[in-house]
Amino acid sequence: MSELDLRINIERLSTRLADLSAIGAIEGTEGSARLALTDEDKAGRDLVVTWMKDLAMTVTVDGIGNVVGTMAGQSEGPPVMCGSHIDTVGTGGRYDGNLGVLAGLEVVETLTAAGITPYRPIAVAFFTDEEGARFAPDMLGSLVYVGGMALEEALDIEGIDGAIVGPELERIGYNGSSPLPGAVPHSFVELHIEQGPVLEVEGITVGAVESVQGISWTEVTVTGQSNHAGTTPISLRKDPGFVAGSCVQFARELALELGHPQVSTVGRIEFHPNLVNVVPASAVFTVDIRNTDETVLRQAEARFAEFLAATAEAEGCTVETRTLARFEPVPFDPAVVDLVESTSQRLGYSVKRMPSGAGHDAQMMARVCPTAMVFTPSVNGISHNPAEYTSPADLEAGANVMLQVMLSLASEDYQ
Ligand code: HGY
Ligand code: MN
Ligand code: MN
Repeated sequence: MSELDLRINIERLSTRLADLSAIGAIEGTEGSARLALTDEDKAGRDLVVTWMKDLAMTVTVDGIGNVVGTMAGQSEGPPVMCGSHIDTVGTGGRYDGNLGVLAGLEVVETLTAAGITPYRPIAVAFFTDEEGARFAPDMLGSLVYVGGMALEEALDIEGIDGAIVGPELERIGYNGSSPLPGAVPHSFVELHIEQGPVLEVEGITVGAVESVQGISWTEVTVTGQSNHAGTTPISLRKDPGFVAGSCVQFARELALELGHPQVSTVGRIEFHPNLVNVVPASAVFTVDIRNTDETVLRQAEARFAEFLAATAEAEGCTVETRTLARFEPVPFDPAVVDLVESTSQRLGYSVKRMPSGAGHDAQMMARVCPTAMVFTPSVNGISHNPAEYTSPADLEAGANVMLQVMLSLASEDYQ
């Protein structure tokens, strides 16, 4: 069979997806909770490493816990790398991140079963803490892999639960020793679910992702004065809860005013002492602001900061802010995006060029090598939710496009 006719085995891929999502399974759903560097993350890592070894891949672990499995090529040069993440948010779905890693293993198994050794080696990576939900920023592992953050700084990061990255990596046995920044691949391809509604609404099978939008995460701490909920007149209050609530409302109004694709989310909010009859002493909340246009993103950040300062001052509260993540929009490599599009068309799949609303490890790999992404549709656009779903036919299409794109990149003719 010619390499051009090779296709993946969707039953094998679906079985691995099910086996991995059984780790940290969320009762009664297809989803999982495997927050970065937890015992569940360790168990997921151990399973994928076992699969890599079963496929006779050489496995390396670096100082931030990124794992790379490599299938030897005919040449010794830099590999064509694919991959994503296997850590999840607390209400994770079966496909977010996992698909890109397990489709990579499926590519290796398909090539091995066909007795094909590509000219270039094939590497499959899973990066540490892509979600950033426990330890900010997101894409932490791939950011360190490409030299965007020093390992020492990353190892000192404190999570939302007070745990520290370095000791947690050691505790789960993934404080590896392979060099950082990581070896630069020939190219990088990430298969990922869209996590939005576009492909499904337009009835399109594959997304040829051209860019990732800019991301701005800020943690805000508002401090006021705890007081009695019954006896304290409104005019005498210094209520950080009121300031936080006003900011939640403003974040939505700002996004609506700036218009699509501007989005804003207050995802985490904590009052102290968080009791029914106490005007809070303090409120801590996060705001996630994103846009494909860096100029508009900066305007949104400035508008939000202005509103926060004015509202806190009027309420007699003080404010501290901490940047958790800040990444500008990232364009992918036009030649690799073209290859994703032309490969999809050659395989007979409908395909659409589009930006990514979510952050991905590919946006970090794009700093060091030609990179692009392949999207598959998300049913009802749902993600970061155990109800996340992509049909086997769409999974198969995306994985076949990734297989064929990687074969093109791995051939001696591709420069
Ligand atoms: O937040 C994101 O976009 C990604 O899921 N880490
Ligand atoms: Mn993801
Ligand atoms: Mn995610």
